Amino acid sequence: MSAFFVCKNGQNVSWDSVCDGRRQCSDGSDERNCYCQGDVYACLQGNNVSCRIACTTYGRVTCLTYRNNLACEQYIRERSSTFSF
Ligand SMILES: [Ca+2]
Repeated sequence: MSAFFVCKNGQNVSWDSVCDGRRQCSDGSDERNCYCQGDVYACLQGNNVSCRIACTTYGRVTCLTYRNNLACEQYIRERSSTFSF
């Protein structure tokens, strides 16, 4: 497993850069795939995390090499918006 995240353009950035809401890769690939699809967040290493459990228990998705707060912010925002209709 790489110590760095490799951007689509070949640039290396730290895993802390992934899904932190700012672009460290000049092509923005460190901010891609940062959101839950329904209840599931697919980590970049291939394991899947349940957003419902991760977000309600920890407030963030924890993957093998990085943490993702953005996924939970969006997940919780989407859940709460369903009550406003
Ligand atoms: Ca970033």
